[in-house]
Amino acid sequence: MSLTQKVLWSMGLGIIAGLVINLGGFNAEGGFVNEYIVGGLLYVIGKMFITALKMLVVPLVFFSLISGVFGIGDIKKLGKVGIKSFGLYMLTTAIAIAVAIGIASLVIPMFSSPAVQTEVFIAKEAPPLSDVLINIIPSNIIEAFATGNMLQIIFFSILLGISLLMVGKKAESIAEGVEVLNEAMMKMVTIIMTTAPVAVFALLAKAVSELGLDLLAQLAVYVIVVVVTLLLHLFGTLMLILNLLTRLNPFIFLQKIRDAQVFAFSTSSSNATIPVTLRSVTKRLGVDNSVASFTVPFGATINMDGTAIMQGVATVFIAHIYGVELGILGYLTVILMSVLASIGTAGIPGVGLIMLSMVFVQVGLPVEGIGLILGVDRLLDMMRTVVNVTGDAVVSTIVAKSENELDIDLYENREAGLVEA
Ligand code: DAS
Repeated sequence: MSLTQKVLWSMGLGIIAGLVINLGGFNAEGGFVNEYIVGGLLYVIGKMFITALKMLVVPLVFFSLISGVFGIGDIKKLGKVGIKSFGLYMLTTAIAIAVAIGIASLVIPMFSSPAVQTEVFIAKEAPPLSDVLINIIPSNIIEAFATGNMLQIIFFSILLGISLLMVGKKAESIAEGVEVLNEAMMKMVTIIMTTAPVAVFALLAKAVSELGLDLLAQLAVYVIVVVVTLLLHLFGTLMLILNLLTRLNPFIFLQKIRDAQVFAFSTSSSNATIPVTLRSVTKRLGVDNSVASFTVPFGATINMDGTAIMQGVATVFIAHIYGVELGILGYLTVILMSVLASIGTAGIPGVGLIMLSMVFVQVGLPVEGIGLILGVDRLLDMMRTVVNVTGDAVVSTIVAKSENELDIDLYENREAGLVEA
């Protein structure tokens, strides 16, 4: 049975267990179930998993960013193709999360009410934007790492990656070491994710036993808003940007990128889909390999429109459930964090959730809130990885067209590349 199937089963069992406790009245204050099962076993299992996610954030972002930046190859390659693709990746991710927060802020309050009493949780006062910008630069990197100040860690990691690039050949052994550590961190994510089914059961059973059917209705709203926003971005924003910047036919694009989308859906991993995305983009869309070989792996690491959409909607959803008013500055910080976090997240299953815990810490939301959406995250991960990969292919096509590195005839030939692909 695949991890996804296990998580779906544990989600169902967790909801049933939670409903039995809630509707059966077994969670009476001071009772055995409330004290030792809900407040004991389920709480400890869930807390351990959430804490493990938080443990991964700093090393994962640090090693992933350095190896991602160093993987650019040489500083010259950062030239037009690098700057154009970086700019477009950041633009599409920022649009994605801004639209997600906009839709979620409108829809979620209409269909759900704060389920957790606000005295349970008071968000820390959001600092003024000037402080947020100044605080991006760490005065002490040890303190930044020790306190998990992610904006400062991301800033330092990118700067270190570029500096290693500038050192050149002498830095290659270090870079290889960082790449190995990055690989190791991704393996560690996989290890932690194997415990997800148990954590999903515990977190959902606890949440449903406390919040009852109301939570399920609110979860359904969350899932629907994420899925609708993903579809809007996939068939709306991305296709509009593609057509506006290249005048190419988006319907041909969607027909030819399907293999990569199916593979992304089934693996939930942008990184694992890189070979299929590369083949679709070069053999079927006509992007020259000199561009695709850079923009596709680069995108798999730094471009995560789908993930940013989930993070935007999840932030609004959890803030609402906990009755926390984030305010404009809070949401601007979320947008900045999610765009920067997407740079740091490697394209592997479940990594968006790990980054979400980082966003929550930065805006002062309870990381435990992740437990409410953990059960449905595996399914949403499959869908948002499709959007991530599609965004990588769209930017690759736009950059290639702008550099006259796109074979238009091949792009418009609907049969092109069908055999290999
Ligand atoms: N599964 C990640 C990817 O490969 C995205 C995520 O976890 O949000 O793109």
